[in-house]
Amino acid sequence: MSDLQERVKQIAEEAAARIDGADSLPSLNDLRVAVLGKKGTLTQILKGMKDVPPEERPRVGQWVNDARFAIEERMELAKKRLEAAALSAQLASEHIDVTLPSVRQEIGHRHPNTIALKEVERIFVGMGYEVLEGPEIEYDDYNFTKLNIPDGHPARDEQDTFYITKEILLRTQTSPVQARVMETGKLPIRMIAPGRVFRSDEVDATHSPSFHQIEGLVVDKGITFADLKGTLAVFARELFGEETKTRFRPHHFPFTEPSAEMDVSCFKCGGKGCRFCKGEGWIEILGCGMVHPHVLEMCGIDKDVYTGFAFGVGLERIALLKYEIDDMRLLYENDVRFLKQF
Ligand code: 2NL
Repeated sequence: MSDLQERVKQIAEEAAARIDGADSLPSLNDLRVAVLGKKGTLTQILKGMKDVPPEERPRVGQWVNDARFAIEERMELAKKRLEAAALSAQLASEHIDVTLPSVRQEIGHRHPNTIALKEVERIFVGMGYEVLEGPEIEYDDYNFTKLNIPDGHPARDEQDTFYITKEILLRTQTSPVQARVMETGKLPIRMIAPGRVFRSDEVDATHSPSFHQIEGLVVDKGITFADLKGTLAVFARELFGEETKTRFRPHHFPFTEPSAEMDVSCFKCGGKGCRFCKGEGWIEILGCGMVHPHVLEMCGIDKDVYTGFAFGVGLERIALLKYEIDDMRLLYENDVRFLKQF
């Protein structure tokens, strides 16, 4: 074996050993430069070719090429090995422990108004009523005139009502929804109309310029005040408990005649009188009455054939009572720590 062949063999063996021992991709690359680069040990052999006799040169070239091929192949394998190792090291350092407890998602809570509304809807749907909604922006005609509140009536005062134009306003009650339903002429009617209403009130513990109402309306042949009392007594018992008693006090509303306010026996003390009912034993709950014949007429219903009863109840009032909340403003702050309690 010639010196040159011995030298090539030595370079190849040394390179192979260093490739096998390489512990990173950069050190493997340094090795490539040191052996195969422009000034690399193997390249130097080719550069020394001028000192080799011409007839020997093909054989020397062959040795160098074979060595170069073997080194490159071994480097390729080493590169794959080091890349795989780098990847598994990265995976190990970045792995996610799926058994760790997660960050808890705040999913919120139903608003007391919503809970109370669903309860009222459940009660009336159970008695065969429909739940119907209408626009919050209304014509004064539907909000007032058709409900027997004529021009000049104090309820129309700009002090109490948000007007948009002379004829368009934010509804002050949900009765316009019922006036619209009566106008369709489809009878009989058994419906409740829940929704947001607006009045120009200052905010305090019991007032807000925007609140919610649920109104009810029944129109059919032969409806009497007895139907009103029986229906609302069932409603009160369902909402406040089986023991709840009801009483009706005469009142006045423009859209009903006769009209009444309904009280329920205090569900805290059972009627004996306590702090909750301010010693009264009774709590005022809603306004009601027989639909005024003039209202039936203005909504296109024959007052000589049909009669009806109607009622209106404040949703916030029910929520405050039922969940013993003493300030209405708490219902509008939407602090989840408060809402979660109901
Ligand atoms: C109250 C009183 C009431 C009505 C609302 C009504 C609706 C039509 C016809 C007749 Cl379309 N009446 N609604 C009747 C009596 C009382 O609400 O104090 N609400 C909080």
